[in-house]
Amino acid sequence: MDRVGIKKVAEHLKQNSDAQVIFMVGAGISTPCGIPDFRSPKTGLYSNLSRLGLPFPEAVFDIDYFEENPKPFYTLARELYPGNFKPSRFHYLMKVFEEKGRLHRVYTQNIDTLEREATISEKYLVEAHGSFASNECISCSKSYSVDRFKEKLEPVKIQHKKGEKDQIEFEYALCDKCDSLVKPSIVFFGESLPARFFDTWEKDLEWLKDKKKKNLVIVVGTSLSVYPFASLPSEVPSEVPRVLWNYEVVGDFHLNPRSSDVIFKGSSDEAAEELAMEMGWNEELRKLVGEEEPRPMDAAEEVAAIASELEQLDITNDNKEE
Ligand code: CNA
Repeated sequence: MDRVGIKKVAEHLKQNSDAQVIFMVGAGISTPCGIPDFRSPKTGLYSNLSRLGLPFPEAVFDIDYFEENPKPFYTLARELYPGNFKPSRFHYLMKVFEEKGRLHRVYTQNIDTLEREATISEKYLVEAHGSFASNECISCSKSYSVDRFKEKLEPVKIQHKKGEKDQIEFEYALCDKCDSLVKPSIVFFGESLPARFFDTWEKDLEWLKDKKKKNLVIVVGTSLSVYPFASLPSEVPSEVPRVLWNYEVVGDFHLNPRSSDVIFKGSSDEAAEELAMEMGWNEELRKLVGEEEPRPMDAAEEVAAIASELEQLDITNDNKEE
């Protein structure tokens, strides 16, 4: 693994103790949690949506198509629902940034609410494409709690005549008041982004222009292909270093690279682990992830570890010089 792109970030943060970070993240930070992203070949959602019988993959998040046929979206919603997944190491790294006073904002395109699950405070969070955290009727706007919406999507067992197999059917989530469809407050294609996205970015752009603080923007796990989110990195003032941690070089980092860009091509969780180590934040990260502290080695294990290290160094009689 080429760690230069992580070491440089750590050096910058250590040398500038009042520098803070804006994270811009996408589906890639949640793939280690078991949630497929959109566009990764073979494993991505788009390549797996054929079973839902969609006319085109994006239709699952298309508001007109949803009104016509909500079943594909409700099927997906049942899979992606909050509570089904745990945050990744990278989600918790962002929480450590908050605890250390080094977090300015998290702009997320994700709708899985794992930033909330990782207990990142709401004031730092901009859910650009909304989330499953709230739900409302598309006609009368009556709102529904997460639990109530979940209840509405519960499968119903349809009993058939003797000799025939029972079938599991899914109900549509219908509004108690007007019988229209209930939809989580996630932004579909054809809908506008929440006002908080635009308002906060305007303020944060001003904040980024403060040259004294040497702040950073770190972009992680996104193909930078959904606008307007995808244009944020290109709007970052030129004096602010941009960092990309992703499997591939994407968007403005590819089209208009800057000499100050810092790139690590690899997994978001590896980057989290490595940065925490460089910063001396491993303990905090481990605690949040819920991992036990490593048990100290007993004498026999220590001897075995030294022997294995020597073996790797290949210090054997055969290699000794005469
Ligand atoms: P995308 O277009 O699927 O791109 C994901 C990017 O992350 C690709 O460049 C991958 O190579 C990269 N990647 C995947 N896994 C990792 C990893 N572990 N470490 C580093 N890089 C990785 O997804 P975007 O977020 O760019 O697209 C925006 C869409 C995706 C938004 O509208 C979301 O609502 C939507 N989405 C969200 C989720 C979620 O909430 N978890 C899941 C799938 C799609």
